[in-house]
Amino acid sequence: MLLNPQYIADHNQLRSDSHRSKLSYWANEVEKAEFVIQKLIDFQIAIPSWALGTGGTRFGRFSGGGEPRSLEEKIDDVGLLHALNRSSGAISLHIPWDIPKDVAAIRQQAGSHGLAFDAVNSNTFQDQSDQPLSYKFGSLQHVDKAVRQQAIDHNIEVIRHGEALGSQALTVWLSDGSCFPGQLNFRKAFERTLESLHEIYAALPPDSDTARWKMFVEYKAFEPNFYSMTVGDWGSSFLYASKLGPKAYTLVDLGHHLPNANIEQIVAILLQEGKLGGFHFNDSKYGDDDLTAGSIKPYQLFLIFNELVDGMDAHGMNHATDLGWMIDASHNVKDPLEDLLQSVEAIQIAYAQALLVDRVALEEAREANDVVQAQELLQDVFRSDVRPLVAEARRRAGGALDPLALFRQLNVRDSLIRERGAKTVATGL
Ligand code: AFD
Ligand code: MN
Ligand code: MN
Repeated sequence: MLLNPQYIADHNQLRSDSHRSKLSYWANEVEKAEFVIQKLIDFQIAIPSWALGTGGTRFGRFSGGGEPRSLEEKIDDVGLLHALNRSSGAISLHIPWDIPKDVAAIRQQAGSHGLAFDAVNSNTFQDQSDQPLSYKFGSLQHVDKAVRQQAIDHNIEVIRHGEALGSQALTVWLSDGSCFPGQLNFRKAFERTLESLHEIYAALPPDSDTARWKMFVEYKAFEPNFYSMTVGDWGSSFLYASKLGPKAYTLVDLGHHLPNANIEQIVAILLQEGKLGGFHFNDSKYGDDDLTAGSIKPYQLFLIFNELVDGMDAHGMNHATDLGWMIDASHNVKDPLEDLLQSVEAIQIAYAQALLVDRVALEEAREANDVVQAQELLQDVFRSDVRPLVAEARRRAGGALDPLALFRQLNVRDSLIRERGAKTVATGL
């Protein structure tokens, strides 16, 4: 579904006075307001193709209707999000769910929405119907070299699909591990996985004027294996990435830690070591819940961005382009597109707040062991309402002041159900 730009213009016109009055505090009082707006305009958050339909759990799945039935429809959905918020300018594909039939046509379609192709994702956590060997006991770690080779070949095929589309990163998330003590030789599993990853790494395209490929090694503490995960924490991911070479990085998915992990500290250290590759944003109460970013622990999201901004600036990095920014979510009870609009906004809010932290004063407070003042400096920013800045960035980029309200006003979901049907199932999980 294509959005008529006039709808956005009318929507913004109607809200113009109220927006201006909320923005005036920032424009008049805060020196950095203009800087923050510009940074927000540049900042894009990729949408994963698998988050556009209903996720469900192993107990059930309650489809919301109008889900995208093809890669083309997934691109259209992300195009719609991007038209509304001008901040979702990339899509991340999962192979084999999203293999393009006609690469040129897919590139053309994405381009017409202003979308780029973010990291491509391999899938060795499921068995496909045409697959000769099973991943039941792992893929890159498997005891049988033939299974490992099948998984290596798949990853290389994913890189080739990514190359054809203009993507510049491969994300490897492995479900490999073990469910019971004694099942796996940890040392051998690590060595086999490393050897397999080396073969995939060697197949990354060489650097060129237009592309610098990266490999992201994503970790996860538990599930689907419940005793050990072969890439289970940032330490093991960092080890793999370090041994692989300069193109390999750790990818942090916010839901992949054990409860109460200090993710902001993990991020600070990875950045300091030059090994942080990117993010999968979501939120969780218990584990890999894949809930809307910022919906459970917004302060943590802000503290993570506080470390990101601090670390990226310390290394002279470009906030918008030097790390991979992506949402990784699953929607059980919400409209996926509404949820994704909420997630993008939550991420932008946390980023804007982090940009506003007075870093000179914070360092002074730290050097003076002024704990109270350090805490005040962070909480003062966190408790300020930066939504007018985020809305202004959207407006200037051609988006809607309130994307969610416009999405509802236009009855987008009803149109999608009429167009695609009430019982559609998005390809994927
Ligand atoms: C998993 C991981 C990983 C993977 C995805 C598959 O977060 O990003 O690609 O979900 O749906 O939990
Ligand atoms: Mn993830
Ligand atoms: Mn996950």
